[in-house]
Amino acid sequence: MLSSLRHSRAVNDLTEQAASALARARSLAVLTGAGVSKESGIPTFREAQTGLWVQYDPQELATPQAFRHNPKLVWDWYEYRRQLVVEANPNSGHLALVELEQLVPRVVVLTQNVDGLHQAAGSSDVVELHGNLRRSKCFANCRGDPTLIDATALLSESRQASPPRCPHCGGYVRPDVVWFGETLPEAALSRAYQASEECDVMLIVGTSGVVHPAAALPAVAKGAGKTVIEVNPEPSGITSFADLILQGPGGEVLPRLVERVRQAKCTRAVAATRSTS
Ligand code: BJW
Repeated sequence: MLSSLRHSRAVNDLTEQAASALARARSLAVLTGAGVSKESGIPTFREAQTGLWVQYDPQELATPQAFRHNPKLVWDWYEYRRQLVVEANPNSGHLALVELEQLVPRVVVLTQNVDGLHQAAGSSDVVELHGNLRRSKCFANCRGDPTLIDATALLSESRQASPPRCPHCGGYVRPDVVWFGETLPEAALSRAYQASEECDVMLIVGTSGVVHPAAALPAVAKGAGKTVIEVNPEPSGITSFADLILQGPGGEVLPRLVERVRQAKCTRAVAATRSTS
């Protein structure tokens, strides 16, 4: 009883400290990973796969070598995941991040997710580091990088073709995501480094912090003297150097945090009015 009381007091203290840092911030960089979409019903990247896909290791499917070796297998895996994503809605964690835009002057969301749920929630500045599985491109990028292709139109024309063929060169079409061993889109990566160096606070939600170069961004922010706040139910590659750790699911922690930021902003505004009158 006493220990659970102490625990909830500690959680409240950490939330207050995080809220106070966010209330003072002029610029916020939010780095997200698969965990932020978990409460939308989308499994995280590394958790056990379900159904037909239970026997496959996602790390081995998300590579150009796997696609070259078995294009149908990899395409069908992405079709399965695309279906999950188009049926999903943003959750209270995504929505809380949108609300932060009313409380902090500059907010950029640097996401490793390929599901488009931050944009669907209404976040106005989203940098996609690993692409988006709702888009497709030519595997050979025959007309420049990326050669985007409307695969939905191709699929309905050719029915079961899996994967469909590029209408320009006849090669395979693939999802417009970044696989292991591929470079991240240059503009997105340079924006992410800049935001990590220039923000006042970096808020990291739902990433295991093991996939580079995204996993290096929190260390860039920390090295530049910024406050690093992590939201995750489990320890990650970032936990050991985060300034504040809010342990729990994003869909619960983020709305509570945003509410406290709102209160902290009000308190600051009242104090400022009193000191000038
Ligand atoms: C919750 C929750 C709730 C649960 N609320 N949270 C430096 C060192 C070592 C290796 C490398 C390095 N530099 C490059 C590499 C190689 C490689 C790499 O990092 N390998 C590591 C595995 C070691 N990186 C690359 O190849 C990258 N390219 C590159 O660097 O190019 C230059 C280069 C090329 C060649 C040689 C050298 C350099 C490309 C990386 C591309 C990653 N792509 C993927 C697939 C995208 C498409 C798809 O989705 O299929 O991106 S891999 C996968 O991992 C996906 C994710 O975006 C990414 C990160 O995963 P994430 O989001 O962290 O998910 P999980 O599942 O790992 O974690 C979920 C978390 O949520 C957990 O912590 C839970 O606790 C938490 N959680 N419920 C909040 N409710």
